[in-house]
Amino acid sequence: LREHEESSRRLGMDAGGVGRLKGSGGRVLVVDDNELQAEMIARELSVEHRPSVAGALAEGLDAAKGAVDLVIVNVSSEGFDGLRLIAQLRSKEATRRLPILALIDTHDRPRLLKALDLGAHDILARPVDPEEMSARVRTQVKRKRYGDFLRDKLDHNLEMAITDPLTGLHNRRYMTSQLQALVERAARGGDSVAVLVLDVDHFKSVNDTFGHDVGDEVLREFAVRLATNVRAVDLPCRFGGEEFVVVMPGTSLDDAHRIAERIRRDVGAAPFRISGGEVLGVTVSVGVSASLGMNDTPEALIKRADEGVYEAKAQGRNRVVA
Ligand code: GH3
Ligand code: MG
Ligand code: MG
Ligand code: MG
Repeated sequence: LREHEESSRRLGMDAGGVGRLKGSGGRVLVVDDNELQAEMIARELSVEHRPSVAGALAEGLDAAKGAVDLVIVNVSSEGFDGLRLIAQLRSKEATRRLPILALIDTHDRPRLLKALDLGAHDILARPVDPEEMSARVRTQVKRKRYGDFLRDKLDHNLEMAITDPLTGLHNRRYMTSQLQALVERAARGGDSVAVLVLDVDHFKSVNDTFGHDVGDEVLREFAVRLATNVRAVDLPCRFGGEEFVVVMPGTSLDDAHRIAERIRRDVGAAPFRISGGEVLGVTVSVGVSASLGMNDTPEALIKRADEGVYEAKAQGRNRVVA
């Protein structure tokens, strides 16, 4: 047990913040129709890991799609084609990254080579030596955990790179890149794209009256009302400060105008509730533009919508100008 704890501690450190195996262990799936052998392996593994057993190939393939860190497949069984299972595991998106240990008779060289060729990460010689198994399993589980950790981190970083931290909406950079692609498509004769620019009215006085934190709360609630009033295909984003942009693929100027009006009404309809119990009325001015074909650019689209905002402000705010 002491040795087990020692190795778990090492694992936690090696993995650089992945979390320790200790306590949780690896979720190890044993696919083997030899019941006695599978039981023995599972019993050994249960000291450190969380093993489960599948006695048939189909059952094993199914179980591997769930929460599993490692699959041990008997490829020397007369009862089923473990090599085929390895090929299947490696070819399916849901199981492609799962480490595989091929459980094999050492003298069975052709199948040993075939198993490695098909993508088994390591082999486990029969009859199984518990200490050797423990070491090989630990290495593979550690690798899997670290891979998961890196992938989560990458996903998180990619998400952060396109998200406005205050509101959770898309950020300006992401919106600009998406709009660029949509404008190019529209220029080639594809669907029209529309843009809304929305600027919160008299926002400076919210900050001046209630403080910057309340200002931030208003921006977050505004973002919620914005996001809930656009369609799933639309891209609501925070452009900066108290200015927001919605990019609307496949949308005409008229349709965009209607959606802008819906947003404007929803923002003004119910007062914003702030954490201190305060409520305050918020309104928004909106400019609308739509792509004009050939020589249009994202900058020009946004500029035209922005001119709409300017006009809306000049006319007294809380309105939409296309
Ligand atoms: P108008 O109706 O003409 O748009 O008036 P306004 O007060 O909304 O416009 P102005 O551009 O003068 O003021 C915008 C204010 O938004 C000023 C700035 O301090 C505030 N602001 C910008 N970014 C943030 C932010 O992230 N949080 C908070 N709380 N305030 C912000
Ligand atoms: Mg502004
Ligand atoms: Mg302004
Ligand atoms: Mg403003």
